[in-house]
Amino acid sequence: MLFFALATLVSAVSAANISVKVGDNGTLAFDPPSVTAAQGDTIVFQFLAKNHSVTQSTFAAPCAVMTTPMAGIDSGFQFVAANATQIPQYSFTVNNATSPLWFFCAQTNPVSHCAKGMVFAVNAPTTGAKTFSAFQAAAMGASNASVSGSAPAASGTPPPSGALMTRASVVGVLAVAAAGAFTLL
Ligand SMILES: *[C@@H]1O[C@H](CO)[C@@H](O)[C@H](O)[C@H]1NC(C)=O
Ligand SMILES: *[C@@H]1O[C@H](CO)[C@@H](O)[C@H](O)[C@H]1NC(C)=O
Ligand SMILES: *[C@@H]1O[C@H](CO)[C@@H](O)[C@H](O)[C@H]1NC(C)=O
Ligand SMILES: *[C@@H]1O[C@H](CO)[C@@H](O)[C@H](O)[C@H]1NC(C)=O
Ligand SMILES: *[C@@H]1O[C@H](CO)[C@@H](O)[C@H](O)[C@H]1NC(C)=O
Ligand SMILES: *[C@@H]1O[C@H](CO)[C@@H](O)[C@H](O)[C@H]1NC(C)=O
Ligand SMILES: [Cu+2]
Repeated sequence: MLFFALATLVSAVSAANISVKVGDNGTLAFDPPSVTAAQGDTIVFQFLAKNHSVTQSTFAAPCAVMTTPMAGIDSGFQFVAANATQIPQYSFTVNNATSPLWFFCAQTNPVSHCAKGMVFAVNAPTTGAKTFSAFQAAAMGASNASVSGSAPAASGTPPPSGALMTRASVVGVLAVAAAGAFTLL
């Protein structure tokens, strides 16, 4: 118990802000597309152009909004005018560093940004079936042959309840912080 209390304290003291650029230089991409975060770290998204979102999905369905057991994290669409002098920012805090979080851009007009590979992950495993690369390949239609092979099918098994609990608690934190989550730089 003491160990966990101390670990929590240390993690809180060293909590970092991790910056992610969205749509930099007009790209359909998160930069970086995959990050490693410790418990308590805050991921800060800077929307630099166009009209993107950072929307939570699942590994099994990369381009679909997470709805169960409850709504996932979602910035909503963040429009940036070509002549904008300020950019929108959105953030959430990671509550459980051992549970990967999967995201996509929900923009589909005029094309699906997700199908173009505009996906993002927090703490994706670096080995095994559920890597960021496998997630991105699935988003881009890995079932269309070339990338498939060992890549997991689009209809995977549901995540363990622990992961679902984790997502729920992350959402809880987001809800608490929601009022202040959107700021202009
Ligand atoms: C993270 O950003 C918040 C809000 O801008 C700031 O108060 C805090 O000091 C930053 N933390 C670090 C470790 O830079
Ligand atoms: C955007 O352009 C700048 C300057 O050329 C470059 O440093 C940066 O890496 C680019 N970002 C992306 C996401 O391509
Ligand atoms: C941003 O994209 C969404 C989804 O396509 C659309 O509903 C919304 O009108 C767009 N916002 C602007 C200002 O174009
Ligand atoms: C940006 O362009 C739009 C459309 O031309 C104009 O209405 C708006 O005032 C401009 N905004 C700035 C900050 O220049
Ligand atoms: C996958 O293949 C189908 C049929 O050829 C095609 O319609 C679809 O656009 C492809 N999906 C992607 C993401 O390339
Ligand atoms: C964190 O996530 C892991 C993996 O999903 C889970 O086993 C663990 O119970 C979670 N821990 C907490 C405190 O929710
Ligand atoms: Cu996008």
